[in-house]
Amino acid sequence: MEKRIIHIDMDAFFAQVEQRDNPELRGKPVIVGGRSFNRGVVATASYEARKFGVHSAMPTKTAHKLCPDGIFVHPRFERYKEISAQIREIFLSYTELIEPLSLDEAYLDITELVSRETPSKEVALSIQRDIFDRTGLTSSSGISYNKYLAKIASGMNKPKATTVIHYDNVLKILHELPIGKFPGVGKVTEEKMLGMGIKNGKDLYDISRNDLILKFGKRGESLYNKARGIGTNELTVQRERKSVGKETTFNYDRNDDKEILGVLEELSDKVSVRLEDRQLAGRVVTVKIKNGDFETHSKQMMTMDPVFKGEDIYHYAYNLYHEVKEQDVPIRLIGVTVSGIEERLYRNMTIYDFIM
Ligand code: TTP
Ligand code: MG
Repeated sequence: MEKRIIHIDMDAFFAQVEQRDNPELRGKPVIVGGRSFNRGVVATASYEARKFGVHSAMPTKTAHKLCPDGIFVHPRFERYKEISAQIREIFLSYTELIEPLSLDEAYLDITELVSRETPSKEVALSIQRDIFDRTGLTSSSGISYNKYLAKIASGMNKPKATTVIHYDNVLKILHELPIGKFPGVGKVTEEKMLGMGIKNGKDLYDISRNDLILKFGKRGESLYNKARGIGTNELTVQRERKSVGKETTFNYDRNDDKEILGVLEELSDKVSVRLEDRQLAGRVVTVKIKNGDFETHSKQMMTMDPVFKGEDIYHYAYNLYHEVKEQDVPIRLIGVTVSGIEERLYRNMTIYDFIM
């Protein structure tokens, strides 16, 4: 059975909220982010500011240069979180099949809501109308038969758009799509692709499955499929994640701090990757060790800010390790866990970027 998946993404989310809450900012180039001239980073910019070339993750300094008359605003995460919860309530009034990706975007499986009288576009428009009525904010949506195509569609005609990708137009759209716009193709992969002369979906389409696997390993297969409109339509429906942890059992008992810390660092990175995948962060880090005689010890610690980066997790884990490890008692197992999980409010920046 063919599914109908919607991807909904708020337009210039943080900036729109600021403009909604403060009428003086409406119609103006608003730049939300760290205001520190030297270390700040742009979280997002209103569409008025984007005309000057300002975009997310750009240093505040550059944004000042491009848009000297821009209004620089400090982010108010609690407010965005509140509004995100209101939006999620609206989603829930349609379906429980929701997969949130971040504060301002989610997949919804609306297969059951679609009928001859109510095509999927009507459902999407109705959700977007409800969001606007409740929050005063505009959004864009994409509709398709799988997740990644819905996501591509929602980004195609932003802002305030509703876009459908179906079997008749999918290949044309994918062929013309710049390679960097394929979900899952990040900056690094994009560079690599461009280096290989792959500029768009058509170039990707023309490469054999074997060549892609040769060049990109396991991901080659997924890229091959993505060039052809093939992808999953199964939502990962929000399950409450209480913690994310990784542990290793050694094949012999170990006592060398340097060696064990090396493993702990790797485990911290692995936990980080899992948190990254789900856009999560946590406020508690725990280190557990098991002695050669199977005694288990653990210690945990609240972090200053929610952590998700490998180096930050390791920073806490390193200190905890030194508290929990007894001298000259070899250990058999070590593990690190991040709990006190919450959704990440911001990407690619730390809270420190906002302080000044
Ligand atoms: P996005 O949906 O990527 O961007 P956006 O909603 O601002 O704009 P668009 O109309 O293109 O969807 O991200 C949602 C919010 O997440 C954004 O308003 C601010 C925050 N964010 C960051 O903090 N850092 C980032 O690098 C990005 C991309 C977003
Ligand atoms: Mg958005």
